[in-house]
Amino acid sequence: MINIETILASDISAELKHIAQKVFHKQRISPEEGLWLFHKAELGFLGSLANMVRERLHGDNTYFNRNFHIEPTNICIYNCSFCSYKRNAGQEGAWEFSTDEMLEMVKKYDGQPVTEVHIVGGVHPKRDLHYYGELLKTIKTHRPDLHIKAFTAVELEFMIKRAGMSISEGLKALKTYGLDSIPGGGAEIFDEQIRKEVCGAKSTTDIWLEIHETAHKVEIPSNATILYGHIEKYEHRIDHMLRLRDLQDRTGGFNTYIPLKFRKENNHLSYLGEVSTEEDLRNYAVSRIFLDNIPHLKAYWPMIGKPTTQLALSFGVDDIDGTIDDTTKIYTMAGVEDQTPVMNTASLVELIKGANRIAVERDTLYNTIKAY
Ligand code: V47
Ligand code: SF4
Repeated sequence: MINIETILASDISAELKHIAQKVFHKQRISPEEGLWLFHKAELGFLGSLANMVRERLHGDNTYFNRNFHIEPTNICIYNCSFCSYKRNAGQEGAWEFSTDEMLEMVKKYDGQPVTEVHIVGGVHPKRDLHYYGELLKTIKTHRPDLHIKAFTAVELEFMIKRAGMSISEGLKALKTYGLDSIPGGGAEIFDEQIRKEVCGAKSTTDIWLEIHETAHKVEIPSNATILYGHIEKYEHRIDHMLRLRDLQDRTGGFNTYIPLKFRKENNHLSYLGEVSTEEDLRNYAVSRIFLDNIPHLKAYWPMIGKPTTQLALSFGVDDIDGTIDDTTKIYTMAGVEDQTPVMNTASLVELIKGANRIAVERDTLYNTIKAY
């Protein structure tokens, strides 16, 4: 691991040395310093610094879980310009599963040691909180031990409003139905101007943050994402993380930060292309250093691909998500290389060991199930 002597002896700029000393002494870096790292830090050194933070928190442990997704529908009232997945009702390629069909998807895993189902989809105009609540109850009744991580803040805003409830009432009701935690989606980019340009109609930044803050208050933990590599600038990524860091100081309810790289196929922003792998690694490293109060940093392998996932483990990342079992379409429809996202436990362990780390199977809340 990098130490203070290496920092002081390194042939790096005075600015970088100053920031590195702060990180070494566990002092929080400022937004200006975060921005400086994005713009100017030498990637190798930046990686070592992020790796120091990662190893201080988790050693070599690299977490994964056994999970699968259910995407109830891709019919959505919104039209986010980066989305390759949304369809209108009746349009070719649209789907909406019934509760029975979704229960069958859960039953497929009977007798298998999966620990989490991740449920997210489009914002369907006709499905409300009680419809989704009954779905959670049906799944819990069939398999009480399965952790249900469900619904982005965008889906939650719509269903809670339709039920005529306050955010707190809606979240408590969903918790009673069986909701265990909330995934990080729908955050996109918090800067109001950029958000307006890429997904103007959907939940505002303030609503996204309020839903997660309220969830933490009613003891529903959650994750947070960012969508990067489109029209945003580094300033906007720092602003995004600053808002999360402030919220986390108040509640401590975020488990994991998941940077999501914009993937370009089949959407209205295709003309932008995609950022480089170097940019992905820089983004992971700055995120690890800046977000000193969110314990985990996830490289979501179906989105970033297996080779970059391995590299990311040296740039601050300690979690790679799970087995997935080809149950999500969000990224395959956006053109990722791996069109059938499946990794069994042995492949996940091999991927992690191939990067000289220790593979640890976890549950959603990071309790260790087994170290390999
Ligand atoms: O909010 C949609 C993103 C998110 C594209 O909490 C795109 O553990 C890139 O939030 N290119 C949903 N990204 C997925 C998500 C998630 C994924 C894995 C784990 C967790 C977790 C959460 O997918 C959306 C949006 O930001 N997205 N289209 C695209 N073309
Ligand atoms: Fe709908 Fe989500 Fe796609 Fe936006 S990203 S159009 S909210 S499915």
